[in-house]
Amino acid sequence: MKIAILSDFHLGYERFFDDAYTQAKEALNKASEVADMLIIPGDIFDYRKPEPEVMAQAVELFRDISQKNYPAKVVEYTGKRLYTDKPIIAIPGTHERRAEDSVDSVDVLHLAGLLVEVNKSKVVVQKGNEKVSVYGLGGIADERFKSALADLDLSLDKNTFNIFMIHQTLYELLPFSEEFTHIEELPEGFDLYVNGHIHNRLELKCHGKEFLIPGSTVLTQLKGVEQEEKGFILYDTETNTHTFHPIKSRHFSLIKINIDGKEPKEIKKEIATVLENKLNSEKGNKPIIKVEITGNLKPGFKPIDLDISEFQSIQKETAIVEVTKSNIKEEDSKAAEELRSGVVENMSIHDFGVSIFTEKLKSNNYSLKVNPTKLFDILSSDDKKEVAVKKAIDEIFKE
Ligand SMILES: [Mn+2]
Repeated sequence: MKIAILSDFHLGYERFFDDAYTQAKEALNKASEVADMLIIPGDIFDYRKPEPEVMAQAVELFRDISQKNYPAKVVEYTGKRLYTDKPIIAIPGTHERRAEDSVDSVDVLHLAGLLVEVNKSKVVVQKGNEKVSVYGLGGIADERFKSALADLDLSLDKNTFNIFMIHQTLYELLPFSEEFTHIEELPEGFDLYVNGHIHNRLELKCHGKEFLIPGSTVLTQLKGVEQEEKGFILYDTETNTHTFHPIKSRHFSLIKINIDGKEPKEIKKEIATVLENKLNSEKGNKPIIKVEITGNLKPGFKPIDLDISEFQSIQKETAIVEVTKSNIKEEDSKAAEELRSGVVENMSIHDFGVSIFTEKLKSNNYSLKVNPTKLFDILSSDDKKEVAVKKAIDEIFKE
């Protein structure tokens, strides 16, 4: 069977409202032309309680594709009740997540018979003699994910092609919190693992099988990885291979400009030039161009001296331009500079620290009885901030 995997439409996403709709439409329509079944791992909507206009968008999208004839049909479902046998399967993502047992917006589409919601349940799709089972678990708080996995009924039928579908951060995707579940902690025995949530396309392995993330169909974060094409993945169970099918989507470019040692005037000229070049190569596309300024301004200048406001608005007709200078390094504090340049080489680090500390206290109208040097020593007496602060408080309120 050919299975289209599409994700993260984010209908209703305010910034690119029309893109969210038209790009989801293109992905769904194209997918329904080439696939036997469609699976959607979450974030159809951008928020929990979509307005009627956004709900209407979803109804239109799914009405159109659910009225097509599919040779594959839903033949089994372990959820509450089935309202369609069309092989369009979805789970809610983190953006649709609501309190346990509340109706979410994907449930509404399920109740309308526009798709089959497979959160904490299983659906079996059959075409001819072939069966594909999809086990789903909607987006859930990271700390609850492991216990939710343990609660799933995963008695697999080895005669069907088994898919595990989630909408979750995993450690291998964002390795900054040990709280995230590792990919190999996902249940074993499936033929394919599918995840949403991550907005760029990723292809990994889980227990030796494919672990696929199609990425979102609309731009959201404007990060470098989102410069790739948007689209969906088509997996073929006969050959166990997959292909990526791009959709028409708004182009996004991230241009980084390093400003080390440059003056605001020069930088503005440079921004104007890169924007002009980019616009010429993207004529008629109305692309999104983000210019990220990084580095240190020429000494003597501050970020505030670099006025980028003119770039945000000039191109409204031909492009969506965003210039950001949040990555400019602030001029190092004079103290650190002095420390580096050796102005204080005859002073111990301790005394230097005390002098900065005292200055700071003075400028904040410090008037407590504990003298600043003593307070400094107490505060630096322990590696643990809480311990040091407690000691300091004890000293201050001793009397
Ligand atoms: Mn998302």
